[in-house]
Amino acid sequence: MLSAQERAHIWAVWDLIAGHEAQFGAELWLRLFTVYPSTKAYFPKLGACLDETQLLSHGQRTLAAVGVAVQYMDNLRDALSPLADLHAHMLRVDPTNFQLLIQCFQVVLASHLQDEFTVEMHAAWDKFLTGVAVVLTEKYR
Ligand code: ZNH
Repeated sequence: MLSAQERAHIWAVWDLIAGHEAQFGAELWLRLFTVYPSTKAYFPKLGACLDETQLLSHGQRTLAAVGVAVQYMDNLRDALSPLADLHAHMLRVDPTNFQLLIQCFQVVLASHLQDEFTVEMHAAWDKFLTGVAVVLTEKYR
């Protein structure tokens, strides 16, 4: 459960991300592929050539889903159900990769937002994104 304070931190950061979804999202995936090259295996096309347009488009789609999660943070399971089906049944992404993605997400946020991204925001986003990852991976079991 997220506290009122944590919710406020999540919304505050989302407001700072707004308008930069594609950019932040593209950086997120580029960082993941660079720091953890094994993750590229899931993206035969995207991972191999790191085409800017495709990174931006996948980044945009990913951050749009995060935006939906922010909006429905009290009901992630229902809101993300189709996406959970996709990851569990079609893509079969190993759940460990979600932690790596979350780590990279935090670095992207910190590098852009700098001092605006407080330790409390970092902690709230960690909890929130972990909740998203739990929902996206629970249909594996
Ligand atoms: Zn994922 C896809 C989200 C994680 C891999 N994704 C996707 C999409 C989205 C997402 C929105 C699109 C869908 C459609 O189109 O329908 N993801 C997401 C999120 C997360 C994730 C939110 C967290 C948080 N993923 C992930 C990981 C991985 C992945 C970790 C690995 C590494 N995805 C993926 C893939 C895909 C996706 C492979 C497909 C792509 C294409 O296009 O094909």
